[in-house]
Amino acid sequence: MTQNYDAIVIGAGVSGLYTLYKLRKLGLTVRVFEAGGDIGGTWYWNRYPGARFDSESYSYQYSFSQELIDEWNWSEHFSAQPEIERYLHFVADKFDLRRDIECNARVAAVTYDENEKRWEIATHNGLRARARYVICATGLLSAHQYPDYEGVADFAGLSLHTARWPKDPVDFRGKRVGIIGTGPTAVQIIQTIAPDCGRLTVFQRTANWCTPLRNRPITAEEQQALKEKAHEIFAQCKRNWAGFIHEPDPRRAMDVPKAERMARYQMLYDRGGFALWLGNFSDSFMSREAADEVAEFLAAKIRERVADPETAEKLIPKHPFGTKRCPGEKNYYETFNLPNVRLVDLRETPIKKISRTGIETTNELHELDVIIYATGFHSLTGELLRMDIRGEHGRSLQEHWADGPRTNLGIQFSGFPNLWAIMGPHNPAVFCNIPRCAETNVEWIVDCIRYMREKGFETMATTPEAEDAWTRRCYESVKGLLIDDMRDSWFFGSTNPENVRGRFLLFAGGVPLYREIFANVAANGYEGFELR
Ligand code: NA7
Repeated sequence: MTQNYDAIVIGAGVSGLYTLYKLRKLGLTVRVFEAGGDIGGTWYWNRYPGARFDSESYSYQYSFSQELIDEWNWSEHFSAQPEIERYLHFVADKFDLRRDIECNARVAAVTYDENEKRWEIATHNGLRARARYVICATGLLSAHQYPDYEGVADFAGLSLHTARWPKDPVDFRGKRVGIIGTGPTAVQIIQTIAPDCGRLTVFQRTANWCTPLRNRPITAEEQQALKEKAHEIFAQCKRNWAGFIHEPDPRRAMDVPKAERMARYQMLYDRGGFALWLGNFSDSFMSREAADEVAEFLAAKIRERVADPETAEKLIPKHPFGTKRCPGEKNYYETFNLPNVRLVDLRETPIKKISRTGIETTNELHELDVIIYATGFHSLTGELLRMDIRGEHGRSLQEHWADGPRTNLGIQFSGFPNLWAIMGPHNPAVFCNIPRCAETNVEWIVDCIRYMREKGFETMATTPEAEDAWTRRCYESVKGLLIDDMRDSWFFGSTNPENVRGRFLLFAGGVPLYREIFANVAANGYEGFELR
């Protein structure tokens, strides 16, 4: 039987939960469909050992409820996945959200009925529902991907993807473990499991510029102070280009005397989190000279920390500092000093195939009991394109995006009225500390719906012209940034299908500008959107 609602939300992660909360407040009937066996999204699926925030816990939490801020105590500056999952459960229970959430319900199709101006969704497990509004809160890094090596399915041992980690602990003791990938996920798991493994072989294609996380428990005094200044922290995040607490020095790096620059790098290195990446000088993302100096600073640290000089050189990235997300590490580099850990450089000896017994590189068969794939995601477009979304005239999102994604504000796609996306391509909420911008985004969408209902509009859809303009603006937003020279990252969909790859999938104009743009669009009667 098809159930009718005012709104359907796809995904019960950080954004989906807040969307449900807000839409309910508006008096709408809402149903959330969630693929996972429980709520949590990213924090449900990514339960691998060592998974934790790279945002400071108190900058990641929801800001919408003072009670919530007062009642929840984070135990660490960068809390780990079990605590984050507990937090999201606490939120769901506190606001009685679960009664409107259907778990184990992966949405397969989302189809627009032009006559009725209603969307109908169908899940893989046979549920059907209709609603006037659909909000896709499907996450930016949800569609996990395996490498396309021959033989991935043939391996006779245990194969694990970090984004589909089992709930029961995996025992690595005495096992020969291989891990493919050295992104932020891999760094977290490598440094955590290495001491337990019989042998750990790390298959690295690209080294990353890792910076120390400096995680530590939150003391009782800190706890109180953090609660008192919670809103100050949120405001600080909204002021900063990247949405984190780290505030850059307003000067250009090379205008500052060298000794002072070096002292600042050290101070930020010691502070931890994304401090060195996001809290450096104002031109850190533009000046190659400045980036190279930070790279040199970090390379020296790697050489100091890794005993074997050859391994150290392999762990030193070749790309400019800051052009990819910097994994937060603790003892990552020292891990390679352990006698049971080995680094295999895939640039020197690429993987030929996965065999029944292990990983075969061009010069060696690495026999393994466990292969861990920390190989990332089809970023941003992945989860949306995995559903069969069909708008006006039966046109699919796949067709609409055949030449790469096109969106207005990353929120809507032309020909798909009353369908909004929170974490899709071009959405400025993505190049940000996720909850900070997701909240703004959700509030903006819910305000649209409120506006439509107050003014008697049935549908809202972006115009193709506004869509083209925003898509161009996203491409423009990266010009002049060093990121533009490093296309081998999920920012450019490096592991996505061909038609998405190589295009900038984000808006890099910064959080203050994003907030201003969205506010102006709304203030001008949703300029660029057609209301009928
Ligand atoms: P990432 O950052 O996309 O990293 C994926 C890693 O997997 C990266 O080291 C890739 O190397 C590697 N990879 C991908 N495909 C292959 C193949 N075919 N062979 C060898 N190595 C491969 O994903 P994460 O999960 O680590 O992090 C995603 C985000 O989650 C991160 O930004 C944080 O915000 C949290 P490559 O660099 O492509 O050479």
